[in-house]
Amino acid sequence: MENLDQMLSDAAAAFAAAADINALEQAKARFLGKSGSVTELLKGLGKLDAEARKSAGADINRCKRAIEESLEARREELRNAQLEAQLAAEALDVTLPGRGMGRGGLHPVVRIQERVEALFHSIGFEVADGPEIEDDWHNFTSLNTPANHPARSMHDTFYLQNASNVLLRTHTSPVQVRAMHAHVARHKDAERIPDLRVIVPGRVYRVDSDATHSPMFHQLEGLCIGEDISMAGLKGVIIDFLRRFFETDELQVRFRPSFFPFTEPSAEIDFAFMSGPNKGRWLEIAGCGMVHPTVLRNGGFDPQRYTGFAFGMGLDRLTMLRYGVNDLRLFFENDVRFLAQFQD
Ligand code: 2U9
Repeated sequence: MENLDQMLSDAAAAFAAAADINALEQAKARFLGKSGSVTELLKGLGKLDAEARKSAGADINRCKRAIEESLEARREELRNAQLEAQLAAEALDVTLPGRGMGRGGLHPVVRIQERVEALFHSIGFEVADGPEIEDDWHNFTSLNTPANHPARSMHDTFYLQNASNVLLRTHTSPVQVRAMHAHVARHKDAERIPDLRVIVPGRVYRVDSDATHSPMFHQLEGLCIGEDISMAGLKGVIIDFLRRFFETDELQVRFRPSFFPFTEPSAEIDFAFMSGPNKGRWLEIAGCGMVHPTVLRNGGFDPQRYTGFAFGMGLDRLTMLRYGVNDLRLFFENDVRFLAQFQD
């Protein structure tokens, strides 16, 4: 009996010392395995006489069951411990706040585009758009660009699949040529074609890439055609636009003679703030001129009767000036930390 009590407490101690299920199975083999100590005792029963065998067998079996219970209890303990460890490792804190969806917003150039559209709309200009893939006639020929003009070369213009007649528009002017045709067609029975006033914002493409040039950039061009359209009107529209866009009357504007194939005469427009940190520094902002008679005719207008003014500016540059951004490439890298600064 003492032997059996000792064996039971030895087994309980061995089971308690087993740190995992594997170690526990090894400890089990020492007592209940084929040559384990309990099994050996049972084997020895055969040597006893019937009476002694009966009582010793009952004692050994009681001890065996107690060892089995102790084993099962330890198994349960180890299983629970393993489950606890797994739950702790995979813990999920459902009380943490979520990351949220984040709120999208308009690109700064688009914001400026919409602002400029609203300003011109308020003085009677419609907003037009058209294809970014153009043909040679709308992009160059109709705009009085000579056959050998460098802008037509593959160094400056993206041609599609070597088809010399299909290209990515290099300015938004072809849309204005299309707007002229549509306007003339709409009023073909009129005594006099009413004034055409249109602005065209949009993406344009040139083979050019550095800190101040991107192969894709945004232009805003304007066109006004009618019987009494003059350079004075052009100056008025531009000066009014700049004052309203920069929200100050404290600016000077100058028109410098220049050359473009589609306008004659032509001018570059510079402006300077009369106060603030950039006071007195002349900044180039746009090009402009009176629409060339050949371009008027190509758009369907009689150049003997109608005149027009046109202007063009870079929307990206306008955005840089308005927000004080000094590198054009920031607009196209799409780093949210940069873009998010322009949201309300
Ligand atoms: C038609 C007739 C005339 C649009 C014009 C400019 C002058 C000009 C540049 C400004 C900066 C291009 O983005 S930029 O590099 N544009 O200087 N654009 S006149 O003249 C037109 C357009 C359409 C039918």
